[in-house]
Amino acid sequence: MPKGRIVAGLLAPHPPHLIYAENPPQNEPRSEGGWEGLRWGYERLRADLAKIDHDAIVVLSPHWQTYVGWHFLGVPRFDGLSVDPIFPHLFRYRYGLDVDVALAEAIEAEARSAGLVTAMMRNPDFRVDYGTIVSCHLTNPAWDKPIVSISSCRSAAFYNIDVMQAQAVALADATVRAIEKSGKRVVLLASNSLSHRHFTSEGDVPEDMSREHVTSHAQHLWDMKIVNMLKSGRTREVVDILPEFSSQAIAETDAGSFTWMLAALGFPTYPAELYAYGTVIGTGNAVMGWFPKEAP
Ligand code: 2X7
Ligand code: FE2
Repeated sequence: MPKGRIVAGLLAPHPPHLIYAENPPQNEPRSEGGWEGLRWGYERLRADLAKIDHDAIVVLSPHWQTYVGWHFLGVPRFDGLSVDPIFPHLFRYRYGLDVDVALAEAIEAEARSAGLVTAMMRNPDFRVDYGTIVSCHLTNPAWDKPIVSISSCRSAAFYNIDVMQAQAVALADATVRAIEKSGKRVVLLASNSLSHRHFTSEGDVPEDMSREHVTSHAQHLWDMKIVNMLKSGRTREVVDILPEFSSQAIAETDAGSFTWMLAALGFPTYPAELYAYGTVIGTGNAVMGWFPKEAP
């Protein structure tokens, strides 16, 4: 069996507004569109991903929050209705998704033997979080690949962000070891926004783009600093300044998803593909991709 490998790492943010704007059959509310820049970026990402053979998608989501360790979906199939707790008028999505349980168990076992606290989620009625659902839908709306979904252990909140970073790197190493042993070709998704301070009020038409802008100039400057560093391959430096970025820009990177993905890719020094940057209710979102070269 050939060694498995990561074929792509994607920064795949999950504002539910993007699904609302697309009007897919799974989502009940209807819209007139909106946030086209980000959605067209996702379109280009999907076109690139379609050229890359892959067996599974592994996603780490900030909205599956666990305080005792890192959890993994461990049931082959989940069906349900996901309703966004803050935006129930925009996101009521009927999902049906397949899980690569063997890969999930393999990553969990590697992580546990590296000393991380872990658990498998074996409840078939568990409601899958909207971060996992939105990032997976926007990356693969056909849902024709099994996923592995990993929770965000809130070590940044429970201890501090340095503990989160150390654990996310250990989880990344475990993820790589499990993927290599599996023989599979795998896509990783870091499901998170960049700056994350959002508006506290909404207009009558949520998709009215005349209202959309970044929350503050400071948030914009932080996002541009991070995006420009990623575009020029400075991923290790990004992870080094991530604690400062996460606290000053209230960034969603405190979840560990982004550190995990960049570490699993081996802190790439080649430029990232930037598909889009755009704001959603004031938060900063970049859709980006890293495509490691196959060893000759
Ligand atoms: O979860 C989110 C998010 N990360 C960004 C924007 C809007 C809503 O939800
Ligand atoms: Fe979020």
